[in-house]
Amino acid sequence: MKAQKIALITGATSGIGRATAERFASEGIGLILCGRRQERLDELKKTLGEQVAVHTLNFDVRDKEAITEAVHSLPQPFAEIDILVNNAGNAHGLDPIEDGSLEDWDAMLDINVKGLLYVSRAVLPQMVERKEGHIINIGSTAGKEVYPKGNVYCASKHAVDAINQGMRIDLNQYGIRVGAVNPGLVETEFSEVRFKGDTTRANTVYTGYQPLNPEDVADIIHFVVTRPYHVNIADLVVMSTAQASSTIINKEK
Ligand code: NDP
Ligand code: 8X3
Repeated sequence: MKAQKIALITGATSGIGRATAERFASEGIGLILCGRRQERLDELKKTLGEQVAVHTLNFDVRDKEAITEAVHSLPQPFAEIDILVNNAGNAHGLDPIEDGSLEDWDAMLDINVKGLLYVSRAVLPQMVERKEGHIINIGSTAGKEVYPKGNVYCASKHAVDAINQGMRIDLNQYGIRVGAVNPGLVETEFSEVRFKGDTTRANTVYTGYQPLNPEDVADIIHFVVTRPYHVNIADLVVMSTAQASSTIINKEK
């Protein structure tokens, strides 16, 4: 028997993924941390490795061969993954559909949708074999509604919503828990990525009100994974108190 549960978190180098890694480590959950920025992975391994077993994997979620190879070559005690947090993703651009960048569209659909599928496909066989496991898909309020210029990002998160439901149906027979956590606005590097490094524009997204912080979402993810096994939080939406919908935010005047 393994001494501790093992969680694989994609997009662990920043924001929600990193906060979840930190929270899981503090609760004794062993970690497989994934991302592309090696120096951040190294730093996390060093700091969180003082609390729990940590293994890092550097791959782009668009690279299905790299994912398969990395997941299939995990050493003990990481080879049996109890919890998969499908978190890696971003928005790229905020443009009306007629002006949208094809590269941005490819990035969002390839990373947020296909990347989530590739990682899940690599991890699932051992969960199916053991008839045990828990998958948390990080969706968004953008997967529940559509906002101006959100077009393709919203489409990618609506796809995550559908995949979450489809996974839960297909994996039901194996006793694998599947659920989504769908946050509203969370202050992370998300808007910096969306606006391609324009930090001034990115900061305006989070000013004039108190947005969620990544630790708020990590706290919820930890709650989700610590319910008794017969309890599956299937679909959860969380917004800051100041946010009522994608476009209604109670900002200071
Ligand atoms: P961050 O930009 O802070 O983090 C994104 C993470 O995804 C990074 O760790 C990044 O790692 C990883 N990532 C991005 N692209 C790739 C790729 N091609 N291959 C592998 N890893 C990748 O954003 P958030 O923490 O906010 O976003 C995390 C998730 O939460 C996303 O799915 C996002 O859509 C969702 N979300 C965010 C909200 C928000 O308001 N911030 C609200 C609702 C949902 P690296 O660059 O090292 O590869
Ligand atoms: C991130 C939240 O509103 O920027 O998914 O799309 S939003």
